Amino acid sequence: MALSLVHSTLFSKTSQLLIHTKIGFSHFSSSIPFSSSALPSNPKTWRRPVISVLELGGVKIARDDVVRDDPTNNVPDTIFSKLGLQLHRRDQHPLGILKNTIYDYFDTNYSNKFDKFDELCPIVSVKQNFDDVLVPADHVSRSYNDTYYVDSQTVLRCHTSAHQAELLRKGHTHFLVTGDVYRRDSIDSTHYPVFHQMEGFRVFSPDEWEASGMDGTSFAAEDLKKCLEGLATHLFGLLLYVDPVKISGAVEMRWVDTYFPFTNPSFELEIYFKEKWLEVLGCGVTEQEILKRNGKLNNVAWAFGLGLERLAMVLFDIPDIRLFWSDDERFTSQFSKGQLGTKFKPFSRYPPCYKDMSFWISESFTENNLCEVVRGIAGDLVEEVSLIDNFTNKKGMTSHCYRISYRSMERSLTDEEINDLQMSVREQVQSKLNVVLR
Ligand code: FA5
Ligand code: MG
Repeated sequence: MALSLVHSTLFSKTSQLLIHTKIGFSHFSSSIPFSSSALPSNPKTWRRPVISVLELGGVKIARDDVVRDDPTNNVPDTIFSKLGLQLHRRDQHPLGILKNTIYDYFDTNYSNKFDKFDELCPIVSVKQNFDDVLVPADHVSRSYNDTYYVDSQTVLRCHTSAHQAELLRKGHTHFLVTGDVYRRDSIDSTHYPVFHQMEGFRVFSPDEWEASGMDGTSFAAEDLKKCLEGLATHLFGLLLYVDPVKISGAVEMRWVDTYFPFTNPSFELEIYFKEKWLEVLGCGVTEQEILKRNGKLNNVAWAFGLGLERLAMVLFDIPDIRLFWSDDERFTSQFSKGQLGTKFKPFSRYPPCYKDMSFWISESFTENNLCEVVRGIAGDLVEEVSLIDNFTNKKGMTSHCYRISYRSMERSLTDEEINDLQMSVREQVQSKLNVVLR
């Protein structure tokens, strides 16, 4: 939700509807031409052509395997066009620079003990993404409202935790997994439907904690916080104090207790950025059940999942998450390999244009669906979608007023262009979301 920016998390919302139909995802066809019905309705705003076949982790994937017009699939072309771009593997990109710096920290402090994976395929099974990390069957994150489904048993991973179990089973005990992850989410400067996470995982054997006199869980929790505080110091060059958790200097941080289905205890680390607490990572001590199922019966472990964009925004002073996807040379030329923390100089700030839209909602209305419609029409020209008014009348009808902020990061938008976009948004909101415009 744009309204509760800091605490927006995949694992803390209420339940939503699920669709279950069995359709396999076992074979990939070769290049098939686009079907015209799947093309965006307003070709004028469609700037990037969608390629038809890409290769992910050695597997050839055709567009029509991922974007299909059937009820078990909710992947739009805007999302397909991001698959395979792998921003985290570009050494000159802020995300690649940050990833490499974190890798350096682990290599130096743990004598190269952490195995690194940054090319694992983002198309995973429901089992990998949810079941293997103990996400309950009725958990909101499994809903079509929150996750991109390729078919009923296959999703675009919504977190890098999807790879924990398989790597444990393969015998890895110290690993880092970096990759693009996908979520149907709200629209604002710190949320994007595709972003990048780095997962960290460390398994301990009994001799490691027994010598300390602590129980395994307390030992792992303490080690986890020490590791991440050390990482924060490595990235920000500052000291972190626990209780009260506070960083001296430019960046303030704090630990917050939270809940994840796969860790206990669980924590989040927040950084004070642009006058708000920004959540940058989730972590905790791994549930025993996950270790037990994957051949690590007598061990304890910790895990973390950090949002690379959020950290990079703070480190490089990047004000808007959409910038990471920009091909504009005025953005890309500002960063070089190995240069962490170069401050981004905004090349220009073009004026925003606000359009308000009020409608009577139906029971099935969700903000994520609205954002998907807006994103499908306006792409990265939409900066924020926020609920500015909400009331229920005597007849029990609920009205929402949303403000859509349009702003390009690269040029000034014309009135005509914005009016066209807004007109299409109004049309599609009415026809696709089952609401009544006011
Ligand atoms: C998770 O995804 C857990 N898998 C993290 C984890 C791993 C916990 C291992 C424990 C053990 P969460 O949904 O909070 O948690 O996302 C983790 C981070 O991803 C957030 O802290 C935030 O930095 C980033 N993030 C989440 N949603 C978005 C978004 N829409 N855009 C950009 N970054 C996001
Ligand atoms: Mg979270």
